[in-house]
Amino acid sequence: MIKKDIFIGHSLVKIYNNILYFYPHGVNFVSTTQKLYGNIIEYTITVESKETKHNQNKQHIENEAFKKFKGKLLAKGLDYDWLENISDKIIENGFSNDIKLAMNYIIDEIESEILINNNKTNICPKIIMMVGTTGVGKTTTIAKLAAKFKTNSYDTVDISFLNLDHYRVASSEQLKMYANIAGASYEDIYDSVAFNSKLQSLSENSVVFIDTAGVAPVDIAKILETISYINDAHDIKIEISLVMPATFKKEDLIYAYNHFSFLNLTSLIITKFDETSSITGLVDFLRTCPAKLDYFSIGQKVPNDIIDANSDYIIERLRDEWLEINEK
Ligand SMILES: Nc1nc2c(ncn2[C@@H]2O[C@H](COP(=O)(O)OP(=O)(O)OP(=O)(O)O)[C@@H](O)[C@H]2O)c(=O)[nH]1
Ligand SMILES: [Mg+2]
Repeated sequence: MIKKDIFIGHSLVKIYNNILYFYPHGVNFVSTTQKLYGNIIEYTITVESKETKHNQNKQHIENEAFKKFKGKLLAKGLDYDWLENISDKIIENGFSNDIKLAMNYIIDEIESEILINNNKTNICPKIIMMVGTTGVGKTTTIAKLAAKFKTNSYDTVDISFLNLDHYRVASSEQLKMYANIAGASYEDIYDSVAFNSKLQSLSENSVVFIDTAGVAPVDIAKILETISYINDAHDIKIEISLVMPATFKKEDLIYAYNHFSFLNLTSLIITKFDETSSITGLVDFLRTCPAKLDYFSIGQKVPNDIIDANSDYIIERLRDEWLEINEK
């Protein structure tokens, strides 16, 4: 006898996994409807069990429009093998007849693969070092986060900025200015002895932001200098955040990440979201990146243009971008 069943939920991937759990031998998809509650989509999927144990006569029909859409996603930077794998499930479920459903399925899958740090602690003392290539927004992000820590902490925190960047002309002036605005103390640090003794003398309620020189991935000497500072302070916990802009191509993101990953990165901060209309390549990189996302910088304004990293922001941007490319 054919049994009908209804699955309801917000994530197509989770619903699909549930269906697989209850019907490991496969189902026929009878209907799929979606309702929008604010920003949240609720799917209702009706399935019927297969009469045969094995799904031998399954017909995989790849809709032409879906094929075209997939081509556009590949051109934007999604990984071919990954997308093919997901497409098989989309086609099998009959979602390929409805581009929006297919799109939401892919986005759900991406959401489940991206790592976000949702448990930020304000436990002091806290030491955060920003590293990254040149001009990505390290110094500006420090200024924004300092203000955020000040506003969010009920107890008075003692914020200081340490500057290890002595390569770029005016790097001190820029950070000093932000220190003044944020009510933070400022110090130029020239060697690892001074660095170590500074960190050893921190008070209980200290939050320290360490600014470093922008390093081109090929500039090994500067990277080694940063490492020597970290190694010499081995008994002190330093959180290391790699700052990368959303404007980078996927290849640049991978290139930069690979050159900095041996610093034992604590998190990623993505900047300049406001400067790009396409985040598909970035998202494809984030999907496979083992470091957790901490913050998104969404503009030049200090201190306001920074938000906690969150998947809703990425999903909304991705949905807008993909709806647009689908219509082109
Ligand atoms: N549009 C936009 N601009 C940003 C963002 N974050 C930083 N910037 C700008 O990017 C430029 C470089 O920012 P910095 O903070 O100096 O970058 P940096 O990584 O410290 O640069 P170096 O120290 O030279 O390596 C500045 O003009 C910032 O205002 C952002 O989220 N959006
Ligand atoms: Mg800087």
